[in-house]
Amino acid sequence: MTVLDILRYPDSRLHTVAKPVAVVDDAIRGLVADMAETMYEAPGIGLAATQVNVHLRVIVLDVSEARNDLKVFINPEIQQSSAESKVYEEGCLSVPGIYDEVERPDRVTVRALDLCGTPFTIEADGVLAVCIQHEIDHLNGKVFVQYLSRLKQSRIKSKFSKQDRAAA
Ligand code: GNR
Ligand code: NI
Repeated sequence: MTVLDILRYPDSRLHTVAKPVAVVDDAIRGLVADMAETMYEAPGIGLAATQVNVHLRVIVLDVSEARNDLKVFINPEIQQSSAESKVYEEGCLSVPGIYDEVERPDRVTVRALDLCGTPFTIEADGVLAVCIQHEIDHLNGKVFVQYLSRLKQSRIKSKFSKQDRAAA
């Protein structure tokens, strides 16, 4: 297993739309293992393949306190969203140090493939629902800061561009 590098906003590769996985094979299972190791090491509660510059529809999540409940979603699709929405303070491993409020549907029903390629459906609420929606956004090329005002986005962008110049 390998800890992978995580792309940082405003890297344009974060806006790539990921392609569906055609076959859940050992290469995909290897990617999932590396993504899980990367997520736990970060540490984060979720990671989308987009963030490690692999543009396939693969997500890993673990919202458990004990960090022992890995969830894997391949080709995830939101089938139903609640009309009721909730605001949650979000963060992102691709935008380190930035936290802000995002409003999303409170509950979602998600259909995906597991590591054997078998379809399953789950109903999620709370932080799991937030995280699944945040990760599916990544697969669609969307970063949570895109829900914030244009002023906040431009401040965040210039902060990160300056940091990246200083690191170069
Ligand atoms: O680790 C993460 N924490 C988090 C907190 C609130 C809402 C969403 C998240 S996901 C984030 C990891 C990440 O960037 N996934 O894409
Ligand atoms: Ni993120």
